[in-house]
Amino acid sequence: MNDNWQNSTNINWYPGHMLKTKKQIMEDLKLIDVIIEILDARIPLASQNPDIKQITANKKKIIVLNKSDLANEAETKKWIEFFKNQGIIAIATDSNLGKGVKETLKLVQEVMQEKLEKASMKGIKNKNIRIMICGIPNVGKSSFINRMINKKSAEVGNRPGVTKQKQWVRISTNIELLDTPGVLWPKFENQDISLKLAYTGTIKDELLDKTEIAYNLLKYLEKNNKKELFERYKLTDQEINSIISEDDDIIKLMYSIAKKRGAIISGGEIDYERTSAIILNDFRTGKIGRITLEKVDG
Ligand SMILES: Nc1nc2c(ncn2[C@@H]2O[C@H](COP(=O)(O)OP(=O)(O)O)[C@@H](O)[C@H]2O)c(=O)[nH]1
Ligand SMILES: [Mg+2]
Repeated sequence: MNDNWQNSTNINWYPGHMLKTKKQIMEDLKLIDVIIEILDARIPLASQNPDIKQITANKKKIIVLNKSDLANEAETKKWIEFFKNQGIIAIATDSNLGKGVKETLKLVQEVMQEKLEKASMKGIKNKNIRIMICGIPNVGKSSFINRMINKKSAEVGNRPGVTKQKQWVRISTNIELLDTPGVLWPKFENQDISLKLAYTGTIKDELLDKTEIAYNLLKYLEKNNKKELFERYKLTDQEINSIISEDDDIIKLMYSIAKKRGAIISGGEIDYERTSAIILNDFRTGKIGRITLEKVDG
């Protein structure tokens, strides 16, 4: 199966696909000792699959907060604590650079230690640990897997996956990885979650209006990350004051950004399409700053 479900124009096809995927993952899980759930460090709750608790019940699990290079470091630490308080081990990674991947393997050993010792006492020596990667599209499953198996080039990005036989890849003396990740469906519970998934580029822009996404993101950043935002677009005090004095006028803010970036159409109006693309791209590549959109303490 591939994770190109977002390209489907047939909305009715989605639930059937979900059910099939869920069954497949439940089937695969029978062979698995440890499941690694990859989340987006900027949105650790919104990037969680809504059924993951049920799917992974009774399984050892490690949460990977990926794209931590784009998230606020202090907030990521708080999230790791948050999961720890729930009895779940979590770790921050950057799969582009491979940061945290080796440490994740150490955690796999750790969570399995007791089980391995019990097996050893029963005379089962050198038991293999079998692991599987799960997560919603675009959180970095392929990148993480490639780092884990030291493969430089593979199907990273949004291209449809090539259908192939499932394989186990040995990644250490006693750890084997299922090479096909479990692609889980994201939450679409409410507008707030959908927007967060859109800001981060987890769901494609086609699903929501690009200008609407950028507008709402600006509104959020203007409220929560003023400093980073104003610095990125080098807004003058005059521009800032004018935006703030007019009840945090987001269109005015957008206009200032459009002017700075030459995204103005004839007649002096904002080129909304281009300005929105600039803002979204800047955010998604971390150019506005390392920004976590979901905070542990609200
Ligand atoms: N900045 C950053 N980008 C990442 C990271 N991991 C993956 N990506 C990017 O996120 C996009 C989706 O990654 P991919 O591995 O294909 O996600 P998948 O759909 O879950 O397999 C690609 O553009 C990756 O380069 C990370 O840790 N940091
Ligand atoms: Mg992939």
